[in-house]
Amino acid sequence: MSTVNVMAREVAAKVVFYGPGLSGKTTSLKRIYESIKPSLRGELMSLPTEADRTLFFDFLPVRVEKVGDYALRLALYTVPGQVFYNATRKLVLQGADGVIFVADSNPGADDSNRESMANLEENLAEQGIRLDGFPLVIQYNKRDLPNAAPLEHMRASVNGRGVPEFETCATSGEGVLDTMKEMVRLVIKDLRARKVVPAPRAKRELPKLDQPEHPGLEAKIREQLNEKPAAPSKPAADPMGAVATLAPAVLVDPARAAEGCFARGDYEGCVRACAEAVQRGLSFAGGAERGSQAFLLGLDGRDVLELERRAAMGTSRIDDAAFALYVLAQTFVRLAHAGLPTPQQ
Ligand SMILES: Nc1nc2c(ncn2[C@@H]2O[C@H](COP(=O)(O)OP(=O)(O)OP(=O)(O)O)[C@@H](O)[C@H]2O)c(=O)[nH]1
Ligand SMILES: [Mg+2]
Repeated sequence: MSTVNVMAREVAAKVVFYGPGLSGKTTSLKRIYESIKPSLRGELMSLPTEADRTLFFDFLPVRVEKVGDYALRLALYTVPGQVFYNATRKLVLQGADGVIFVADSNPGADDSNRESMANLEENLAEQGIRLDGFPLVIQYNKRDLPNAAPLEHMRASVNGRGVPEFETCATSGEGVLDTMKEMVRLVIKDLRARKVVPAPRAKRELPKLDQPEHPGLEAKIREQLNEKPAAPSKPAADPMGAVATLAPAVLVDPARAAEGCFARGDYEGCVRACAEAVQRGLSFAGGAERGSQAFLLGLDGRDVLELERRAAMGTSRIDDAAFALYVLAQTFVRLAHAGLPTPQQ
């Protein structure tokens, strides 16, 4: 699931490499890792078995420098292709913004290619996502095999929808980055269509945050930047409400309190209130420690830790408070996605 940090003008999206066992998903991710500047990527995290089969998933965070006004952060995952790992595939697929389907050109893999595509469709449907219109790109991998299945045959097997397709050889890297670029293009297009990423802003204009439901926010940001408010800001009679509207019922009040602090300019109080509300939110993901709670919810654990650090330090900066509200909003979105808290909680 994509997340947007308006203050940092950054959007994070999740892309999943899907496909049958041994089709070349992990190898493709390794090639991407090798071809990206170290400053723009994190470490490749891989959990293989002794036989090099993906056990849980591989993960690679990547920063795509600029997409219009926004920096795009991508989290790239591979699923384990082996049929019996479907529970893991479902978990990894949760909240995906796009899928690269890696089909195997080995003629013997025909059935498993089809089954894996059907499995993708089924697992997405469980999340309420229809594959039609979803950002999907196909890699016909292992095109270097002397007996590779004819392209037409591959297309008939897995690309009935006519989505963008690329012939690749993951071992040499051929075509892998082209596939990735097309995926990024589709994800951005989709994020724009869903209005997750606003259209590029006009020159020097600040994000339009001063909607009726958050009176005063834009004015406050302008103030902090020593710019004149666009219009005299109304006294904030009510908390802004934008984050509170995302909150599960039990956390509406803490969210309103955090937003109220922000509206009053009590940034330190806002950061503290957000950190407490995030902790309460995370506790719905089970009794484990915070890192694994964040992981289970699909939250960026680094953001949670950073919030706690800023709360512990005490801060009076507006951008710390905005960051805190951002992390709180993310927590609410992830909780809603996971169906937490359940009505009994
Ligand atoms: N000839 C050839 N072999 C490839 C290619 N891509 C991957 N392989 C080989 O296929 C085998 C499986 O590759 P992986 O990348 O581990 O496959 P995977 O899709 O991650 O497999 P699972 O994790 O089990 O789902 C390895 O031996 C790779 O070297 C390719 O383009 N051509
Ligand atoms: Mg693998």
